[in-house]
Parts: sequence; C-alpha cells; structure tokens
Amino acid sequence: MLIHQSYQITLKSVLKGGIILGGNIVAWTMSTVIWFLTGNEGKLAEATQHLGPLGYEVRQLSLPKGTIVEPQLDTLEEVAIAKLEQAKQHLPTGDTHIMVEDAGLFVNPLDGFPGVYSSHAFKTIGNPGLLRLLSHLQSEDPVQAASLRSASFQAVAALWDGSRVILGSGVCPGAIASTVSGEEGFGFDPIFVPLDLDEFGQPLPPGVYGTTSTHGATFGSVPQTTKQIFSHRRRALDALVAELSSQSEHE
Ligand code: ITT
Repeated sequence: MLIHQSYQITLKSVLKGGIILGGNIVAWTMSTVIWFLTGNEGKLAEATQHLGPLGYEVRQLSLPKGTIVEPQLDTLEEVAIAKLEQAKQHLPTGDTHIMVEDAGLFVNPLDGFPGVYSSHAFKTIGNPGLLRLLSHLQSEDPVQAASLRSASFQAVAALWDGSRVILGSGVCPGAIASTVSGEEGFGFDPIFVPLDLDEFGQPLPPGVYGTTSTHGATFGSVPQTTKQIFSHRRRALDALVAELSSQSEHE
C-alpha cells in the first residue's frame, strides 16, 4: 500500500524515497506489513487503530484452531515469547514482521488473579463471576472503593522483525467497578475503570482528578478512542515501536 506523509514523521522502519514538491521534502513511503497473530477482534482493532497512523499496516494472521498452543507460563512476557516462537513458523512468504500480544487483568486483592489466566477466567466465570469474587470489598466512598478493588490491565507485545525479537510492555492501572456497564470494547472492559491521567499521561492515585478522566466510567462505557488514551495495549505498542525505531537507527 502506498501512503504519502511529511518527511519529518517518517520512521526508519518505513521504506523511503524522497522527492521535492513546492519546496517541501516529501516522502513516498511503503508501509511495513505487520502480521498480527490473534483470534481476538478487539485486540486487532486496537492495534490497527494505533499502528496504522504510525506507518504500519496491520494484517490479522488467523490459523486453524489448535495450530498454536497457548502455553501456561508465569508471566505475560514468557507467554508472548513462547507464542511468537510458534508464530514465526507461519509468517507468510515475502514478509518479515510478525507480532503476538498477550494481555490480562491483574486484580490486586486477588493477588493478581486472573492475570495470565485471564482468557480462561473470562470464558468461564466472566465479568459477573469476577464481580462476585470481589463482592465483600465495597465502600460508599468511591475513593476507598477504588483502593479496595484496585487492578491493572497489562500487555506485552512481542514482534519478530525478520532478525530479532522486540518486546514492548504496558500497564493501565485502575479499579474494578461494582457493576457491569457498557457495550464498547471487549473482555473485561465493562468492569474496569482506569485511573485518571495527569498532563503527561501518567496515572494519578485514586481520588486525584486528572486532566484526562473517564469520570468513573468503565472502558465498556467510553468510545474506543478514549480507551486508547489510557490503554495498556497502546502503551505496549508505543514501547515496541520506540524500540523498533531505535534499533533500526543503529543499523
Ligand atoms: P489471542 O488470540 O491474541 O491470544 P486472547 O483473547 O486469548 O487473544 P489474551 O490471552 O491476550 O487474548 O487476553 C486474555 C483475556 O484478557 C482476553 O480474552 C480478554 O478477556 C482479557 N483482556 C485482555 N486485554 C483486554 C482489554 O484491553 N480489555 C478487556 N479485556 C481484555
């Protein structure tokens, strides 16, 4: 796919050819294709929305059920690396970049459960089941409730660029709501309320109001573009792209 963008925002990973138009240097660029091995349409949509404007064309790699074995390991990073090793064998001929991403919801009063077991927990107990596990942790005071029910979404993206593995991780701290609300997003979005962010995009403690806020709404109740501002996945992809660009600059 051919795209046209100003020379200043070219990425090293994008194939470049410069021409001069009306005094401005303009680059005709061919975006890098990243195959994303995932069966989760929500994750695919978020990655496409975020990486597209950065000059990457995200394509879903779907493989027959059972082709990739999701290993039961202790950390998201270990799972992502193990999945990437398998995914590499299925990289379409002629392309170089393939990515996987492993994410989960880590609930602090449950010692991080469901964490790496999030996919299984979502399919079995789901959002109502998770709320039941926290039903003893309630408070009339919303700040205290947010502390009692604190949690974070975490993600690790792992990419093979044809010669090496590049990792990016991201965390989105917040709390588990007391009810399920909203139809946006996927998975645990309808029960997760992110912490407010300060002017630098950094999360603030519960009860401290920031310039960016969902005003107590869950990810399931806000537009996808709002979730992206807070998202663990967006942060993981940003870290991955930063690493990818800095490594290409040193080549
Ligand atoms: P893959 O095919 O990419 O492995 P998956 O759905 O199995 O898709 P993960 O193992 O990475 O994905 O995620 C585990 C579960 O955690 C996922 O199924 C969701 O229920 C939940 N989850 C992960 N990221 C989420 C997010 O941004 N919002 C809501 N729930 C999320």
